[in-house]
Amino acid sequence: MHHLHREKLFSLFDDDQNGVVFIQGAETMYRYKTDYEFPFRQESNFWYLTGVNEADCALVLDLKKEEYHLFVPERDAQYAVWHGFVKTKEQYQEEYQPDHLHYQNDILHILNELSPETVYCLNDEQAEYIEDLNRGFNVETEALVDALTYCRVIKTDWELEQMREACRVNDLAYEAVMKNFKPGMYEYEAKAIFTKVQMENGLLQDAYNGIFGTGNNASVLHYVENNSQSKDGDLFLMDAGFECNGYAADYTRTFPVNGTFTETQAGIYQAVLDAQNKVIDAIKPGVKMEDLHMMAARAMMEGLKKLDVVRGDIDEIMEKDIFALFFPHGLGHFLGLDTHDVGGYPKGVDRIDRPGIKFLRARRELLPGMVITIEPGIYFVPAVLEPALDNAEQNKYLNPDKVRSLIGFGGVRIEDNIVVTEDGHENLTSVVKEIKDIEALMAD
Ligand SMILES: [Mn+2]
Repeated sequence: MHHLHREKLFSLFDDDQNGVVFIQGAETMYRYKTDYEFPFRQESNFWYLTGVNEADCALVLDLKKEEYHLFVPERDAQYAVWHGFVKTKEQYQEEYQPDHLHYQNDILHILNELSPETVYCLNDEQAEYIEDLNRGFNVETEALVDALTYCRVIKTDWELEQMREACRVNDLAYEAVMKNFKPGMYEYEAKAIFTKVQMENGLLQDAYNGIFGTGNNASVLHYVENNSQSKDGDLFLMDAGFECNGYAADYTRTFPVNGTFTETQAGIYQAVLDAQNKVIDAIKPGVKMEDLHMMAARAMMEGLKKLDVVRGDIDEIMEKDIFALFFPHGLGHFLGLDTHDVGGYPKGVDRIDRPGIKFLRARRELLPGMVITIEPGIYFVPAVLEPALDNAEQNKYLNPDKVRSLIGFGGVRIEDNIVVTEDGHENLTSVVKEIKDIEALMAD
């Protein structure tokens, strides 16, 4: 399928231009100065164009002839002692089907032969590598990044299939945690249950550092210690996903560790869920992410007003950015080979300089084939709310007693993965999220 990705990239460059693309794949990485190898993960663009899941490779794409040169490492016999075997050139050729196969140390020779007018590179480091090979090469680092971003933002059917599989397994893993987690268990025990299900289903690579936060830890947006003990009465927030063939799933669920929401927990939870459902219903081509963000923020403020956490006119609450005190991050992001996938800000589009929404990772009109996360949340972060309670401009919109009583509550986030389709959307996430469904699942 990766040849389709190369064709897509070729189609973006002029046929008659005498240029080449150069990309160095990922190298083996070690923990500091030891021989401990980190699990190998190919660089996303290299993987997108080649499907080669091995360290120390490189590619050259001849834009004029539309030919693919793959460069592989030349290993010695000692390598086989430690890693099992050394692949022959024929084996590499058979497995990856490049138009031309070479050893890594032939890069200069091949580039000299192609004598391109321009070598398109991903970044300065790789551009410098090419310049060091031959000072005569003219390197460029913007066009390739733009072209690959353009390609990767709209998923092909094959890419969507990988994401559906990552999500299918993620559904199972979430359900296993919710069914088996009990008060008194440690956060890492949730991670262990989760990881077991992923690996049993053949998914070996996590897409990001999972967040498993009980009680107040749920209000720490990138909490990754995952070592606290849960207490009866805690809400538990879990934000994790694995990759299928490089494509990520990224969900969040928040559930009561004892299986039953308290009235307060249910109230806050429902405010987030109503916002999420409302936003997802609105997703279709042509809708803008920043509008969905504000729609979610408003819906959550309406929910908090019903609970008497915030007070006053909703228009004013929105105008004065009170929503950002409770919802300090973006509504969602593109998802794909990277969890925070490329393409969120097209050229010339800047971040909105306003509390909360300035952290939105995607600001553009949605198109069929895009995959996004929708993840509204309400958090009670002492470092945000305590100053707000002392600020006359902000505290008039807050019920101080209620807000104070909720410091320590933690937070609620609910996150689904959504494909934009021609006539609307497809939700890839099917883990339960209605209160009654979570309670029924956990009572099982
Ligand atoms: Mn996410």
